[in-house]
Amino acid sequence: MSLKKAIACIRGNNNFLITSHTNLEADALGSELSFYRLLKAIGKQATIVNQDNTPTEYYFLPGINNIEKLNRKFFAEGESAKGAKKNLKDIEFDCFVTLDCSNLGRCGEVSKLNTKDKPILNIDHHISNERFGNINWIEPDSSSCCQMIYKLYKGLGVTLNKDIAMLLYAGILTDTGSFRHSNTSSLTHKIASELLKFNLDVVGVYKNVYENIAFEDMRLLNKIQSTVRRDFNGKVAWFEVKQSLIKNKKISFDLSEYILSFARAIKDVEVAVLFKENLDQKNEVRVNFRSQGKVDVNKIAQFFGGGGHKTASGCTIEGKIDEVRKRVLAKIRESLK
Ligand SMILES: [Mn+2]
Repeated sequence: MSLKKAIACIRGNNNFLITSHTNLEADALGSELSFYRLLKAIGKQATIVNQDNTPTEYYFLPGINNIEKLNRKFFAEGESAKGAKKNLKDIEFDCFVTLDCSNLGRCGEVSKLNTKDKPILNIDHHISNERFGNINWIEPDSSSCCQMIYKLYKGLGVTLNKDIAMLLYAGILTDTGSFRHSNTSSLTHKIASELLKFNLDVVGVYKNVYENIAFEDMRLLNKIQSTVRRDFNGKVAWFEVKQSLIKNKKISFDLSEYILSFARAIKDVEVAVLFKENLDQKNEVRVNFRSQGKVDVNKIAQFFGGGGHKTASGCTIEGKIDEVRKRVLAKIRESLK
């Protein structure tokens, strides 16, 4: 079983580099921070490095300052803040850990830190995972990567505490869409029940993640919502976010998550799609999908070089937004037949 292999890999190495995907969210951050604490608890060394900045709504997560950002200098472990800063390029580790990443490209430029080709431990719950690691522990039935980290705690016999419970709960909460997506199982609730015994502030977590939208952002969200269109007898609802609308705006929430939940709530909608012009790459469109279950949106995203889960997935497509939209909608139409 791959869980056993993952445990053997953790026991057999001493210094770990931990990373996750770009566009950080609670499952990525919760997994990284809880995995980091797990390693510390058994006397290992670890550094978390992400390509992207941590979105402000997750600053409440315990230990969030333990995350290093790529291209920034950092203080080597054990050195005081007065010590010399090290360049991340020179970071030493003997195992490269990816969490919640379906392929190596998802962790962005961080993969380039593995210059010495150290073994990769790939822990993920995406069905589209490309098994790029030396050890691949993939559980597509798991609600979240955090649910898998919970299993590591049990497997290694490390006791949970309130901070760890909070990290795991945040990841499980958001990846299950607050325990309402099809990935919510009896085990998910059983784990959540154990985590809640630590007296977690569930209202606070929810407020931090979902009810923390700046007023200006809410108005922007309303503007985007008004772009909703329907196709194929109302079975597909889609939105467009053009660069001009979000340029120079600091958005305080996970835009796609909000828009797509809204779209999925529309009567008769089977598939919800969000097309977003990429802010950095002029000729690229990020496409996110949600499905009610009949249409496998992982397959659609994979067709365009992306992936994810059966009911939630994404891909990045080169081209103008109008042309990309036509291609994607044509592909969805095939799946509706
Ligand atoms: Mn996840």
